[in-house]
Amino acid sequence: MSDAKRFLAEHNDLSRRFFLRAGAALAAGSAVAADARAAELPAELAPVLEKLESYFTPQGKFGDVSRGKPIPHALPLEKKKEVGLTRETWKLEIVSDPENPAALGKQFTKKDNTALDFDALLKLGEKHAVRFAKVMTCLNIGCPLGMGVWEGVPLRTLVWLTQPKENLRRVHYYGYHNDDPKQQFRSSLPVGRVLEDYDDLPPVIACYKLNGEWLTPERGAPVRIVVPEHYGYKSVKWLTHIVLSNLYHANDTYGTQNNDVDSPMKTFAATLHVPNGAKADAPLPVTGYAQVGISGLSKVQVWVSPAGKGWAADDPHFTTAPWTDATILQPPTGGGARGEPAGGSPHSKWGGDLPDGAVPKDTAGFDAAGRPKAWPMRLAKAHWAALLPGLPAGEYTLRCRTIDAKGQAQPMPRPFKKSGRCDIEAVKFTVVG
Ligand SMILES: Nc1nc2c(c(=O)[nH]1)N[C@H]1C(S)=C(S)[C@@H](COP(=O)(O)O)O[C@H]1N2
Ligand SMILES: [Mo]
Repeated sequence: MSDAKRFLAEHNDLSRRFFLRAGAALAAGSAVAADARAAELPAELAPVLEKLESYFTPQGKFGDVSRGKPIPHALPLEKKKEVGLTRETWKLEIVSDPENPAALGKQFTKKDNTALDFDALLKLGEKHAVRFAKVMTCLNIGCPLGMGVWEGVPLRTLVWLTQPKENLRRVHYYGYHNDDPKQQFRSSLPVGRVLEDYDDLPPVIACYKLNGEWLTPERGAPVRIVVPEHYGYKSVKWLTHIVLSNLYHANDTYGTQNNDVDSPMKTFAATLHVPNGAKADAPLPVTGYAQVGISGLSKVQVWVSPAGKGWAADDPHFTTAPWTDATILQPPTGGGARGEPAGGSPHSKWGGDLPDGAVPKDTAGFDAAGRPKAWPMRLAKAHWAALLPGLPAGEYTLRCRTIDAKGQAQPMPRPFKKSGRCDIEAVKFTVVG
């Protein structure tokens, strides 16, 4: 057995025994019981769990992917009013594609003074509004931009207003970009996805609220599209036009940038706390998050190896490495929500500046008490933690990966970068003597 192999075998065995010991400690009552998300974890993890990011992201803390010169959200208020980027002045045109016309009974245009305004959208919302939790992730960026509860009117409600008859195969849409065709950011969906929610997904929406508040200009105010299962580029901000078309394929802006525009969100894991600078032979606390794509999440796993040691060339995805299971944290209890007493720990709260700290009523996937019906939730985030056994001083590489609900280990089943990132993350850390 080579040194590296022996190390790994021993470390794997040590991990297994260590987890057993942690389990025994729990039985003896030394777990961090105050925190529901951490209820079954060894006490050594408490300090890093306290520093974990909030579950939902406040609007202002989202990562921003906004194109335009100037960026539309940065226009002065007077200009925003003039071009319809305020709730009072917003207008939405819903038209047939002149080049590939769909047969519509009605169109909504500024010229005819029939374009939809914000009040009309809210009026439709009184009857049709939906809410769902979704992580916003850019197809081109490795880590999510933010996690939120998105609210709006199903896009199909707007499509049906036009009384479509035939030759409607695709719904295209774009937002305000300084009236400059070169700056336009557009996306599209097959009409079937707009009219029907495959596999119990929430509907595609014309969204005006995030985390219970009006969308901010940065997040796409007054109205953006949000597509539950897709990467961020399908969720066009500052929405101004919906174009109903008989074109049978996508013409998304991202398609012209070599992206796979038919690839829904993938499942993957990444670290948040890495024990860099830990003391030799002391247990190593690790935390992270998983993005739960359409294929769900069954496990998060971690693996530590000495830095610089290679791995079998015929196993590029480390499928035979000695991975050990991390613990997927339970959802926040929502302490403080609807009159319940606030839990003592920050992790009892949902975060994201939700009004009253509660998940909005009738959010898809949540019960009447505002708790998730299933966990982990698809299209959302889940946090995880692990306590690894201490190591001798040295340099190490920590890797983490997900196993999806179908048993497929990351980066499968769709490992291609331009279909959405899901490489197995590798972070270096040092243990000091
Ligand atoms: N009008 C418009 N909408 C847009 C974009 C844009 O540049 N212009 N960027 C898109 C991309 S590529 C992503 S990843 C998401 C990011 O959403 P966020 O900025 O709210 O985090 O917005 C999408 N919507
Ligand atoms: Mo993006």
